[in-house]
Amino acid sequence: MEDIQRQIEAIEKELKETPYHKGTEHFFGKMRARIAKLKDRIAEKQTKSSVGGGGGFAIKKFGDATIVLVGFPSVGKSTLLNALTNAKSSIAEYAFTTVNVIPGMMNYKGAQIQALDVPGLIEGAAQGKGRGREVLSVVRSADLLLVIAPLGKEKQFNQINQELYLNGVRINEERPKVEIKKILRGGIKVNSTVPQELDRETIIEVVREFGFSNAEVTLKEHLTINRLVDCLATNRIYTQALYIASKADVTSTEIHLSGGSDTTRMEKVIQISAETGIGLDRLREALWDKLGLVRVFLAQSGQKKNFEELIIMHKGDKLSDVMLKIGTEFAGNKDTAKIWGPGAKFPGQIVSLSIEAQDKMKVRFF
Ligand SMILES: Nc1nc2c(ncn2[C@@H]2O[C@H](COP(=O)(O)OP(=O)(O)OP(=O)(O)O)[C@@H](O)[C@H]2O)c(=O)[nH]1
Ligand SMILES: [Mg+2]
Repeated sequence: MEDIQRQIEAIEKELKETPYHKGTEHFFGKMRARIAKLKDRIAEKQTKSSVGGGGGFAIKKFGDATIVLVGFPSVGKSTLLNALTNAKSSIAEYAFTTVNVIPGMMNYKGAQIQALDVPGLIEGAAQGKGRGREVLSVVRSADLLLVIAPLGKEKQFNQINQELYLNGVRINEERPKVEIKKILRGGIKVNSTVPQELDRETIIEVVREFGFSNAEVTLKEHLTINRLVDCLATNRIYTQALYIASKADVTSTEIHLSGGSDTTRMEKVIQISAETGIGLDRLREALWDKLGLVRVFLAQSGQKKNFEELIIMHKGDKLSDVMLKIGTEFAGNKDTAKIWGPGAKFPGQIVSLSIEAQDKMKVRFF
């Protein structure tokens, strides 16, 4: 593993010393691809070695969604976990108070949301500093990240983003719109539905570096080298994040809102104090929205309109998905539903199971 790390560093050094221009673009493409492949190998080794072990880092996902609290040491992650959930994670002034993954459960609007508190990240975490690698592996299992920095130290957001980025985590970013199809012969063919700045040669080099000799590549967005490498590397994760400024009780807000341009790419920062409770309601609401959870109230057959059973679904799920979640025993031969509330044109509308569930929709299958 150290050997691979050394290879990565050697390539990175070479790239730093090479000026980037049209003539070296394909070299950059090839080298970035090589780095990504080496990192994939490290990730692969880690998953293999963490089975059965992981020093308290092997955590089962549980509930309707999993959120992970990340940030530098002492920013208030554990204090926030304790404020949001039933957990009692240790809190102290010194760094690295938390040394394991501490899970907590938050019940919100009837959903069970698992929250995981992890040790503080530090710069170099992606290369394994501190308990970086272990923390980053937990981060990768999250449905949503809460990235935390004390109010006034929002620069940390960018540092954390950088560590996550180096570990293959892409935040609030869409998957590249690229299709790669293996073909039997003919080399590597590149088609694009939009104009590209990257040279065809660069694209081919990158694709070839990942082991393709014959392939049809279709690009459906304006690509950078990094995005091209992303769609070929295996350990990329696309995840959502909320940015949270903690300890808002101790700092006055005006000083920091001038902020600098670094934070503009990030969405709105939510200010909280886990100690006084400032902003926690807004945070719960924001994480509910970002997770895209949807409540469906169900009437059991036989009952009239007693919508007591709550099923938590995701935006975009159809009524047929709701039925799958309830289980085959219930599903039987039901293929139609009556709906009330959001999504219904009128109370008791009869619909097919291909329509999407809406938050607070009431449903009776028959
Ligand atoms: N004033 C104020 N202090 C806070 C708040 N939240 C946490 N703290 C303090 O900040 C210190 C660190 O809090 P922790 O919750 O242990 O921080 P952590 O991020 O879990 O730290 P590590 O586990 O070491 O990474 C403690 O002294 C807390 O009392 C807050 O909202 N307001
Ligand atoms: Mg802690």
